[in-house]
Amino acid sequence: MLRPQDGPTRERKSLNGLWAFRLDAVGDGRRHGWWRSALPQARQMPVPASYNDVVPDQSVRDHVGDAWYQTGVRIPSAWAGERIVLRFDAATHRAVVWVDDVQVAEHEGGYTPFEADITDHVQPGEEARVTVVVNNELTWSSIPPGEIEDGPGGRTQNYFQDFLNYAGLNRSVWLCRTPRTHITSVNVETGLDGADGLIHYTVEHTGAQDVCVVVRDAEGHEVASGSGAQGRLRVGDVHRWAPGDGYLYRLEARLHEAGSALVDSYALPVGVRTVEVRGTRFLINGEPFHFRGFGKHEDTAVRGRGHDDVLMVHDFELMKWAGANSFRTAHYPYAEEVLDYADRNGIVVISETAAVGLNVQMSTSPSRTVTQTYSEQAIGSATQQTHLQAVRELIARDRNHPSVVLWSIANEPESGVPEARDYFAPLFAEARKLDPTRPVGFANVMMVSADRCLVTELADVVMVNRYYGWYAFMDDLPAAEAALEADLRAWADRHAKPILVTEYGGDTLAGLHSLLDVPWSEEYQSSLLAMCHRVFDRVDAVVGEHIWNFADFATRPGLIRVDGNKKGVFTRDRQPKAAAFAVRRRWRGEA
Ligand code: BDP
Repeated sequence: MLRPQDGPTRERKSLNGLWAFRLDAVGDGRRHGWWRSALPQARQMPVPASYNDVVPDQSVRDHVGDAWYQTGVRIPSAWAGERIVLRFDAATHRAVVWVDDVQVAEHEGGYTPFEADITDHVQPGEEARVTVVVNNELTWSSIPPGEIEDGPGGRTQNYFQDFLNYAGLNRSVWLCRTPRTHITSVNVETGLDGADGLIHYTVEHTGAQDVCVVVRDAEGHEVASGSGAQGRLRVGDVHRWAPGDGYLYRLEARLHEAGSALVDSYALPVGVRTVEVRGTRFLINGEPFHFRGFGKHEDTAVRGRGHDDVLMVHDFELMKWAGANSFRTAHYPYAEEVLDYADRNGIVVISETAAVGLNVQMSTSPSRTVTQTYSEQAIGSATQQTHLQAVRELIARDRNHPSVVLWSIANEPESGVPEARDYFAPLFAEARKLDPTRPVGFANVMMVSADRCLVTELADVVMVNRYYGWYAFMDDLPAAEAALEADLRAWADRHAKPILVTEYGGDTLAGLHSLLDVPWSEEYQSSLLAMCHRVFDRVDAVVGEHIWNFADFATRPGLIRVDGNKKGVFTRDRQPKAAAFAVRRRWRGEA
């Protein structure tokens, strides 16, 4: 599936804006066919946005079930004879789409795109009604998983992840046209041969036509070309994509009729770089790379997880200010605009599936019914199928982004039981089959130590989330320091692999100060991070430090969550806590 773009043969039209909207906790809409006419008793809701915080109403924030969206779109009359596609960049967590009375799409998974060919269901020049039902329920067969409980006050959603279950149309919706005979995918893998760059490309298309490809540099000069649906191009004296240098070429794939007329064209930004794990080093372009940055969330006030370019650019500016060179898309695939921006800015990305909370030991719900993570009653074959599909969709979507250097296929699953290995082995195998060029890993939870984890063996890198000084040895940083060092050394001894500390940190209430080591104070956060940094500098295999979190973010209410998770180095409205300045000094090498 190709992303919508404007080009010589393609056009896209944004359907973002205000849509009719209605919550439907009891499923009336599916029973009564709400797609067949104007949505009854609708209010307006902005797209893209999570709906949860737009309305000051607890039942909207905590809604469990269906949410209906509807809009009208006039199909441009100039699109007659073309293929017309409706595309959703995301619908969280699943959706069914109708155009007028016809169901055109159904999709599971809240953070990857889907589309429908609606050519046969619309008339150029006429208006079409687009209705979407988005469902936010998390179950044992969804990724992420969850459980719905029937209580006296109605259905409530329990889940094992530490972030609010924001839902809705969080990303853009597009109406597009392409030629009927068209390119269906363009993929690249890049390599280096001395000073030259190599681009292996594959173009898929409908119809029997001729393919040619042209690569241009950032100034628009042609630097390589080829023909055929796949091939290898050589770019002499290549300008490599590298951390801090987001240099992009532009590969244009062209589909021609046997004679010469252009049938379709698709342009793909390409960064030429290599990624490799060698021993305990993580190499980009053959050079050791040390990850400095954050675990993030797509999370802001009012919008929830709704994508917003203003906030995206601001977050990148703050990361640069802090001296970060990378981040992890915790705990789900981010909007594609974010990856584009990372590509252009030379920021390195660990791209993660939405498989968070595959661990019932982490549940804080008192009414938890399941005690074993891996079983057919909990994380079983149905979950695994959904998870496999999530891996496939993530890799299909993100594989052409040079910024993405590592796949994270889960966050903190229960990994110390034999069933975990059986569950994860096919997922690692699938990721490697689909993309042999990138390492694969998962973030290991603190309570599963190096000698107990049965899944890291399958991974190319050790990724560990470690909260010494917070969930363990809070208020005793010297003990925390010794324990963190012993823990990391145990990983280094057991696996000859690079170690990335994918989470570390502690909750901090902006404005709370203390001369002593008082948890929640700004000073304690700075001391805790400094303690971790001392340890990282002593353990040679550590090649990455991602602070949890870039900014404070929304969670469900909880005894340890005061208006959300406060582990941000920035507040939720992106003001620095004291630690931001300390981290900046370390990462920018300033005394
Ligand atoms: C880890 C999770 C992360 C949480 C964090 C925390 O990976 O999602 O937000 O702990 O407790 O377990 O702050």
